[in-house]
Amino acid sequence: MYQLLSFRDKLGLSAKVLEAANGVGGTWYWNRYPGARCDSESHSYAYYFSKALIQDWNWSERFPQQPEILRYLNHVADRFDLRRDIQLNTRVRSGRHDQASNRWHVISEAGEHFTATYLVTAVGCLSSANVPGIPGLSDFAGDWYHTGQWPHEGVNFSGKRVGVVGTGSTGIQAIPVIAADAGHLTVFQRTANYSLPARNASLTEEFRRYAKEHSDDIRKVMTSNTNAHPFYITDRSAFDCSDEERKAIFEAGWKKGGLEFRTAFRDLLIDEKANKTAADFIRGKIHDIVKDPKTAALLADIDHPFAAKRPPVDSQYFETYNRDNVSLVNLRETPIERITAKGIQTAAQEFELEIIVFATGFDAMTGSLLKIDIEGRNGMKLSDAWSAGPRNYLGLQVPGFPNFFTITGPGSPSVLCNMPPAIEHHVDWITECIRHMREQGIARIEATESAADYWVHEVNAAASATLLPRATHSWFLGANIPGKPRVFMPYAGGFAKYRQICADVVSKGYEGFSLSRS
Ligand code: N01
Repeated sequence: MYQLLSFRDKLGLSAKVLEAANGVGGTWYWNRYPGARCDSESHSYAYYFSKALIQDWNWSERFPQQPEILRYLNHVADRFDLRRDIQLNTRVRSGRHDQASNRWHVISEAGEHFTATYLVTAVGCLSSANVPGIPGLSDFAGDWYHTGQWPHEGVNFSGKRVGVVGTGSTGIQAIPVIAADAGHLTVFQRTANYSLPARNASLTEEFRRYAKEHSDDIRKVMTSNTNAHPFYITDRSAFDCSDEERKAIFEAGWKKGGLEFRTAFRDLLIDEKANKTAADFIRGKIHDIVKDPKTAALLADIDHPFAAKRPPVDSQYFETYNRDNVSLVNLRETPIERITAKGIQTAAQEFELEIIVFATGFDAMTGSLLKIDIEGRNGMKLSDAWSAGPRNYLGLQVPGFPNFFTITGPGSPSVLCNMPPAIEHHVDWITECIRHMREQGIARIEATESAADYWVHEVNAAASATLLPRATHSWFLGANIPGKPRVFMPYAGGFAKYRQICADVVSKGYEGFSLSRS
């Protein structure tokens, strides 16, 4: 939506958004599962490009629920009169660059044909639902749902025997809410996960006023730190203080709630021993909260460093296992063998279920892009160019695909950040790039092969300097999708550094891009 507005209002271009859904909102349109809410602070999880917009929207909670965020995005669409250029219910099948005319030809699933000088994808990083290929799903006599394709009318869990597969951010948000309604909830856990308490609360009028009055300062913090959240990571090491002091710092973060817990020490994501101090603290909390020692041990048996996967932020997740109607199954010990007419058959037993919820994540970062048949110069397909994993420059452009831009694509820091600042940065960069092209009479821009080689190296080097690749089953690595190349996809060098690199590229005359007038 911001890219549309920028093309239209800043550059005076005619622009059209093609959207598969029957409404705006993207991830917040699709992910309507119970408990879906933001894990970033609401005053930062918003557009900052318009002061008037900041002033006229009031968030109700620190971590608002999905319906409120969807209302906000609809408000943005109306406020900036975006709907007249958004074509809903239009899934794109293919995009092909025609060299002779230097235009993109885009075809929808319905066969509609569009042409454009520039093609920008804003298909989201976590938008291609991963329904695992467990044998027997079609035999299941009950109802099943994937959290990322949730029915608009909701699901009635009342008194039902429900199974949830998956304990990532989504499962951890959904489980407490489903448990409150279900007759019995069985959670199928393959990988135990850290989770931080949200400590969600209503926002006071005073805080709302503060956030509006200080929006420039808040934006400055978000754009000048590593993760685009409205807080800095402190400069101290976990070993700059005594054990008691460290524990008190973690305790304060736990009490405050939210992702700010990660800011306690600068070395949590780069030093194994420092990381272990946080990991042990959270494991201790799990044992304190969960009354049944066997269940607590299973939940705390976490095999990767803290924050090597994006840490979930929860409301009463671990507490939910103290309910009589909730049980936990260890899939590491007894894997799922198949789905039967009655429920889920593991290596140990058959669990009878009326509803199965797959909170099993997404074919992340490349899934939705590669579902579109994208063809660049000389018939080159994006799926072939990326057969060994995504290869691009700055996460923005792919060699061989002229005038094609990817917002928050692989190779950008987006998913390691608070998303809205990352999105705004990409849109601003693309908009200014196209402004430059039009002012200078440049017809085509394309990342060079050597620039893509350099960037793939940078992305790998940045990840290797952290503990992030140590979560070997993470979607950051594509490891959650069978057969997907194992490549660390986001840029882990930090948002501020990334912004600087992108700005330097521009100041050096779009270094690494080939610009041509013909
Ligand atoms: O998906 P995930 P998600 N059998 O891939 C399990 C963002 N987000 O939807 O780890 C059994 O993280 C899988 O197990 P394992 C956020 O960035 C944000 O939860 O592969 N289990 C794992 O437990 C997040 O990181 C918010 O062993 C199977 C789970 O399913 C990202 O979205 C809210 C399985 C998938 O976890 C993705 O989160 C929600 C199988 N065959 C999400 N296949 C906000 O708050 C998979 N699993 C903004």
